[in-house]
Amino acid sequence: MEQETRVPLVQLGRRQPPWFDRELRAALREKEAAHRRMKKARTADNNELFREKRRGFKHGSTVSCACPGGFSRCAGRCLIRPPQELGFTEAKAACVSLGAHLAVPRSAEENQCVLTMAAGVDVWIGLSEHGEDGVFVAEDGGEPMTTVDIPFWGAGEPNNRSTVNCMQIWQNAWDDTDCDWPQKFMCQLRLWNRPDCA
Ligand SMILES: [Ca+2]
Ligand SMILES: [Ca+2]
Repeated sequence: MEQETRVPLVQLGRRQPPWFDRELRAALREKEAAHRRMKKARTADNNELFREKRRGFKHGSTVSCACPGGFSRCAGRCLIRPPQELGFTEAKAACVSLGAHLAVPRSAEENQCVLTMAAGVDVWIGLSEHGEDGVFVAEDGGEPMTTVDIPFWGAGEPNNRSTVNCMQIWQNAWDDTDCDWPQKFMCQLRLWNRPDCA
């Protein structure tokens, strides 16, 4: 049987972020070549095996759970806490430059991942208000979150309401605050979400 090539779920031809380097491209080409070789070797005898392997190629079951470029896997997501301390807008741009976005925890598990990686330090996460108070636009491109739907507020939060518009994690809970405050932030890769990876 052929050696399985462990490469991430990415596609050639699409525009890739900066960490998508030559090595990954080579690994992906090797995966495609392995798929072609496997197709050539298909016979009536190994039909079932062929189908199983094809499922693996298609759905990434042979793919490693590792995240690229210094990101760490948690609850299926790839996260990183860069070393800089920036205002919300600059932090947002810094994540984009990594091919990522400010992290948007959408479950208790994902929130716990951000708390663990923040390690008690205050961080920006990817939620901010634009116009309508109480409606937080999410940097992951998903549905906005509203004040009443958010289960992660700290005691007494949100307390600044109309005067501030950005979300930080402060003392391990969510807090609406002034966007200009320079502090650390959490980035999350848009691609590479792997719910099957811990
Ligand atoms: Ca507000
Ligand atoms: Ca607040």
